[in-house]
Amino acid sequence: QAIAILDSGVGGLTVVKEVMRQLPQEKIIYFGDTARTPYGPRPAEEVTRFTHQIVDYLKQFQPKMIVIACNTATAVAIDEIRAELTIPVVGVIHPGARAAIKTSRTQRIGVIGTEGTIKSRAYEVALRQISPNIQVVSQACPSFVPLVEKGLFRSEETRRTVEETLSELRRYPMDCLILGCTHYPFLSELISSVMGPQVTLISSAEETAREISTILYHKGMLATSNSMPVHQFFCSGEPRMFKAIAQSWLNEQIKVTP
Ligand code: DGN
Repeated sequence: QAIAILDSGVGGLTVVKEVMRQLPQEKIIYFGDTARTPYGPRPAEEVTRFTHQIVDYLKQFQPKMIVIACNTATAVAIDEIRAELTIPVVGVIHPGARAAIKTSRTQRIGVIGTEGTIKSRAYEVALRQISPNIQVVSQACPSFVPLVEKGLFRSEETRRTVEETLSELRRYPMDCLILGCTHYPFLSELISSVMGPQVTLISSAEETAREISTILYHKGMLATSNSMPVHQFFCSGEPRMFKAIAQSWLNEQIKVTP
């Protein structure tokens, strides 16, 4: 049985990479909704409806777990999806919040994400649940996801956009910045150079993979086979760009079913 991982596009591949590294024996079925990306500017009801549709599609593979590797969808839809399914459902917000609290020494944390995620205040809630006195400053970065979906990780346009978008936020004294969108690790070099060396970037991918592993272990559901799994990738839009980004990010050849 596979772990099903979904996102609005290529962002969830940052989680896929970590799962492959930490749990190499697990089979992954990935769905990227590239035809309808970005989710960030869409109303919560619409993102929730899309998430339900993808989960319904993924059910045919009878996965042992669903991972909502999209902050926007986690923020608005995870409770409903959890209530509907009997298998474990993992999101990316709590793992990201936990990782930031573990790393921060000053308890001043920044969060960047899509408009949907920032508007939901899901990170503030998650961070304050763990550490009530934490200081949080957040900002939506709506222009980042479309650049990532186009594969423009280091272009001049992207560098300028990242610099302009973060020009206010970088003045705030923080020691950690949560990349509250699974697309942003693709831009981490640029984001880090704008924020400066004193700010540690937190991607929820690593901590999410750890949570997946803990849940599977406790439920006795870890894969036992020694043979290398064959992963499956689906995307709702034109697969060429998705495939190119996925192969270079994951460092392996993959097959993508449109
Ligand atoms: N990768 C998603 C997230 O983490 O929020 C959504 C990106 C988007 O579609 N705007």
